[in-house]
Amino acid sequence: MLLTPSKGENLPTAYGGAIVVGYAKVVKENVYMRCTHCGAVYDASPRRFFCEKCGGILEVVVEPPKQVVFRGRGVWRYHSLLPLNTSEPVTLNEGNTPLLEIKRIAENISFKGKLYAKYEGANPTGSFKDRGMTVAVTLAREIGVRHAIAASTGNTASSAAAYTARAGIKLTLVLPRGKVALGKLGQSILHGADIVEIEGSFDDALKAVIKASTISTSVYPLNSFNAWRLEGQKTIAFEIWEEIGVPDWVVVPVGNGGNIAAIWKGFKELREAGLIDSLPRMAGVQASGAAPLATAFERGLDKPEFVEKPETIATAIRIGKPINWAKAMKAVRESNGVFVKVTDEEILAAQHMLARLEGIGAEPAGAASIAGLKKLVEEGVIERGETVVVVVTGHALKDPDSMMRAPCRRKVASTVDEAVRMVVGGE
Ligand code: AN7
Repeated sequence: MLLTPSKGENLPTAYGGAIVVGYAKVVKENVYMRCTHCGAVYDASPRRFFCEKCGGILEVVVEPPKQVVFRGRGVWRYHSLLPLNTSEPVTLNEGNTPLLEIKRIAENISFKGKLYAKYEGANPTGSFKDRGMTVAVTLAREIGVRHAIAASTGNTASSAAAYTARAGIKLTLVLPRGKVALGKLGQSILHGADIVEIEGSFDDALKAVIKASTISTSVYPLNSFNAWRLEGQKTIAFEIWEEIGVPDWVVVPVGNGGNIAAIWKGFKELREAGLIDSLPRMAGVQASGAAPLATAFERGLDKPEFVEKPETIATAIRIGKPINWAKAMKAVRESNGVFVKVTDEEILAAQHMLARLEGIGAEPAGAASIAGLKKLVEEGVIERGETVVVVVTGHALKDPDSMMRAPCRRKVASTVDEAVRMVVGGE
């Protein structure tokens, strides 16, 4: 079953003339759209998300530009490979995140190759979503959107809240009630989003957003079924390549599957532009209680069986019906990659390892990639001498509750002298 509107429901070109003229200018001429499922091709439109023929999810195709120029830092450094024409993006200087060699973790898991963490928690709102949001919200502003919407497990919410605030666009969020980490909910509130908390899962919230954006053109969706947003996220690949060339593997935590697909797309575009001639293998990591793609991979299925009641401590990836499943499976298949699942215990152990061996604070979903790496190295899928980049997708501050679960020696001193004894005495 596809989580998409049925044929004919999505009528993206039915617009007022002024808006059509607006986006004709903001979208570059070498850009069109294509269905990931059936290959049908469409003119580029900011409101086109699903295939009118088969209901499949669309991707943005940017034909290689005549000249590739990199200028400045962060996402907009790669303007010549992005689909939008804009001199004034809605930006918080996202991207340009640290690529950190993590030697102590490598040693801990007896990995002999080069191991790096791409620390996406260092983005302005603390996750990789900012890379996509700068593109999607810039597009929204250019076509005159006044009201944006998004479903979220939390990070899309915080990022959308910040970027729409900066653009002066109203935002309504649909969140699974009680399942969004405190930092993310706090950010959404702080930046002034309206919030609808649904008694249900993220998948229900996303269904509501798809329905709302299908029946009304007065709301603009910022979720990853909006392929324009994923265009910003492909810059993770560009930054990795500029710093270390093409690694053997890129390991990515997977929820809806948009990010792994975007990173893969980025590497493929570098090859199409003649800048590289090899490609990495993509490894997608899912939490075992929310692992439709990893399960399909294990069983050799070419479609996932959706999980009705996903459960994991990594609430960011507590997703049972990945809307980008086809794109994600294609990324793994084309790259000769893998999907792997990790337990909540393994995720927490990886979070602690990142924090305590490397000083890198990650929320549980962000550390899931490290747990996946460890497993893949142990299983011999990733060889011990290879070059691997692990994408750490979200900051520890996002989820204070998970930080508080880390083991800690913690005592109370009732006097100064007692505190002194405890400090020097090693009590
Ligand atoms: C930290 O915010 O889906 O596979 O609504 O926050 O592209 O979905 C978050 C996803 C990984 C998975 N790591 O990325 C949301 C949301 C973190 C995340 C993912 C998410 P996709």
